[in-house]
Amino acid sequence: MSKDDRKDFQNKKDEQLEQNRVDDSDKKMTTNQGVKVSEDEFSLKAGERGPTLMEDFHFREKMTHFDHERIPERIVHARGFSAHGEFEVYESMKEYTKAHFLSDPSVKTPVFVRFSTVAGSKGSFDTARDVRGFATKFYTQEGNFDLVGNNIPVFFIQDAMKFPDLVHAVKPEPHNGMPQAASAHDTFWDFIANNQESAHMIMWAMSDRAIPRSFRMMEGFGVHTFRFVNEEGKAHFIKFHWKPVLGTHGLVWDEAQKISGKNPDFHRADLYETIENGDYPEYELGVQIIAEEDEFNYDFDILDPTKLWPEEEVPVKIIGKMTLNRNVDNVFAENEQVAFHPGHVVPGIDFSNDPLLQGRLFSYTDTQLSRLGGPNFHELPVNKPVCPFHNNQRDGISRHTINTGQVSYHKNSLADNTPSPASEEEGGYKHYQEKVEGRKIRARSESFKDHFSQATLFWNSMSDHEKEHIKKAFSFELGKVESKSVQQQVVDMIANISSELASEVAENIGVNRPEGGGSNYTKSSPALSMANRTHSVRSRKIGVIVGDEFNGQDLTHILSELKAEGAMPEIISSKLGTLQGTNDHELEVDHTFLTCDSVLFDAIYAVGGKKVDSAFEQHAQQFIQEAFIHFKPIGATHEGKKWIEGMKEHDGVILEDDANVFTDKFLESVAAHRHWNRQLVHA
Ligand code: HDE
Repeated sequence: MSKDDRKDFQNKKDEQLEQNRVDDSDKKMTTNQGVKVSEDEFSLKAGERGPTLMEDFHFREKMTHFDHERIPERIVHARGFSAHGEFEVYESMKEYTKAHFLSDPSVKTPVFVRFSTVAGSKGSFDTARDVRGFATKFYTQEGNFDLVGNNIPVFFIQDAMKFPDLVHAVKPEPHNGMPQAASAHDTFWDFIANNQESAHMIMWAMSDRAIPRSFRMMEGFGVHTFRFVNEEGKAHFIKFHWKPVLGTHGLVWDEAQKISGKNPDFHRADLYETIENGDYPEYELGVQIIAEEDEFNYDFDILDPTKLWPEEEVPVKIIGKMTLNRNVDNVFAENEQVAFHPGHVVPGIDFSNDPLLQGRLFSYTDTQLSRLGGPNFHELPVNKPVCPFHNNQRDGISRHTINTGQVSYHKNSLADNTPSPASEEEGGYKHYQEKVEGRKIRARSESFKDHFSQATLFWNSMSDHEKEHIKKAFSFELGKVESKSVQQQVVDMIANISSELASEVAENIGVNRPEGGGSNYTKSSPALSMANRTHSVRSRKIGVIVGDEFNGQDLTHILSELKAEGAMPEIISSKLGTLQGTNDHELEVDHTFLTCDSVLFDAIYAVGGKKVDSAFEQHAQQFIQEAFIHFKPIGATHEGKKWIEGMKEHDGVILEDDANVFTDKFLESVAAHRHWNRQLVHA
């Protein structure tokens, strides 16, 4: 492909979407049949106070369309948000895969990503404790490749057969429809205790991974083992990883719950706003690679989706980068109608026999049939491949394509036997010729039966504060469970992972401490701890509390320094409008104490002003106190210092007069994300 052709291809997805975009502004209103409408407020009536007439085609059309505006929400992952972007590979991966988009570093592949929670309904809140979906559609020159992953590298179950059971257990209980978007209820924990293959995953779900700070600060995982296949037909087992450039960071549980009320759209707003600001989220793509001949060299089965491949044993090779650089134009058309499928692969990428993956290969098209109404969903602009596609499939509900010609079957002579299958050399997909033999059985492989070693690996790898959070998460979730028996069963189960964890949880929820228990598994994997990840101030939201007669010169300087480092200071005061500072400095207020909340910021900077009253002071102190118990960076200069006098000995609290010294220390404190060393009972 020439350079020009490549450029052409890159722009194609945009062009395709552009053809479907309609700007209704400045236009005359019409019906869907194109007839101009003269009036759009009143239905046609027989007399001013008379009944509405059937012949009012405009009213009927408008109402009928409205009556059918909703489609079924996704069975799982109903609440999500998306963005467009591009992907480029750093170096050719030809040695391992013939996938074109992974072989040519000069190719930019258009992508569409949808992030989601799993359990909640479409209208639920963003910061629920839950697994996050991280689904990417690559519109490659050889067809669409969908990497339909999660932000946790393992899964609850080992066989797709159990997925409906898992989902029934976690969704609101059927007799009363509660709770929404929460796993803290009896049926979920009953499922966990009685399906102990979930032990590893539940440790992740009780960790800070399940309450991410931002979609931009989450890792992504393909979860299953896939295969890369090269030109020579040689295959390697691989696992996919997304590594966020900003590092992996979580919220505090108390904070996450409060955000659910203060801003249920917290994560989508964060993604949307940063893209609008041009601060594009970036993720590096990594792969772990295991040679086919090494399949059995590990103390876990590489086909088991409840197991990860420790990065220290199988390093993650970073092979490319994805940048999300454009928001959706229309949430329904794109975010709701996008249809992902782990079976959408391109030549060079193939499946493994992971029984969870195999079942998913059936489920995803099937679900679109009821969600999107028929088999033509691939024609929707967000789903349509950028490369051409031709076959003899025809008709079906809402068919857009007008296939011309007489012939719609294979083989034929009337159209010279076209469209014709492509040979492997011509790019035809050829399944990897794995040798398979065996008896038909419904069973689990013996090699899938160790449910606790990697759960303990995860526990062993956590820092002290991460362990604390896991203990509290179990105590919260099980504390909400009503059945004593279920509580006891779960505690007995987690005793196989760690007796310290089980004992503390038992104590907190008032059930018997398990006798004995504990694990002999001593391995750890430092890569699993979020404490060991990148830290940065980029795009961190800093709530700056300012009143009238603030120190104009210093604040102007400090704000510009914070912005220069990529932080996002926002001004909070008692009312909207313009604040007057010394030396004729003015500042526009972004939020009032009423319209925002401490939990919506990464850090609080207290400046104050000479002219603030006691109500202002009380609000400011409340904001600071809340930030303090959530371990957040806190800074103060000028009049703001008196509000944090009592906490100045604690980590991450910066009290400083000199503007330059303050800025340096505060930026360092913000980059740290949270200061877990504060000895607090709360959170
Ligand atoms: Fe899914 N999953 N899933 N899943 N999944 C769906 O497809 C399913 C699993 C994942 O943003 C559904 O279009 C089965 C693992 C994501 O549109 C459905 C099994 C992983 C999304 C479905 C699994 C995922 C879905 C619902 C067990 C991580 C959202 C709507 C075998 C690797 C995609 C839809 C989006 C969505 C089935 C397990 C990720 C019903 C049967 C493991 C990110 O088809």
